[in-house]
Amino acid sequence: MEISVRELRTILNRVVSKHRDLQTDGFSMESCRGMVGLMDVSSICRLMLQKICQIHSLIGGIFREFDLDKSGCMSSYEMRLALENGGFRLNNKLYQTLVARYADNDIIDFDNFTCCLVKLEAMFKAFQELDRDGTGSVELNIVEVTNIPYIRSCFNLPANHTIASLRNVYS
Ligand SMILES: [Ca+2]
Ligand SMILES: [Ca+2]
Repeated sequence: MEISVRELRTILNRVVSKHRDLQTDGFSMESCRGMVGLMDVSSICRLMLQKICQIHSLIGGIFREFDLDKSGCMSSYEMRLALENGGFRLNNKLYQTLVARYADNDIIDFDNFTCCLVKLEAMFKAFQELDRDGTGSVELNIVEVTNIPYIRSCFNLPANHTIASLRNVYS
């Protein structure tokens, strides 16, 4: 049994509503769609739930640790510290892009932080798998690019879709 985007949203919002110290306006369908795309949706539902709970408590721990002023949300400075501590070494431009994408009124709330972290984690994992010799750079052709789960999920490409369907997205 697979977990649907709506079910994931219900579960996450239910879990997060029990943690009143974490500021959030709730997980949206769009952000949950992105996360389902990055997780192994072929897993049975129970395993998915365990995984979601593990990820949630892990991210909740990071969030609380780096919410230095205990405001219940992240400033761009706090988010940068949290990401650096998590091993995500990004340049200034990329940090600014992430803040612009995930901050509302200069703060990053818990659901936005979770989406950002899940996507970064998937992106780094995909890159590390491709960078087998550990040089920090990879060379890919377009077919290889579209086979990266992260890229597939960005375009909501189902498993059986091919390069041709990505071309349709662009055209
Ligand atoms: Ca939010
Ligand atoms: Ca804070």
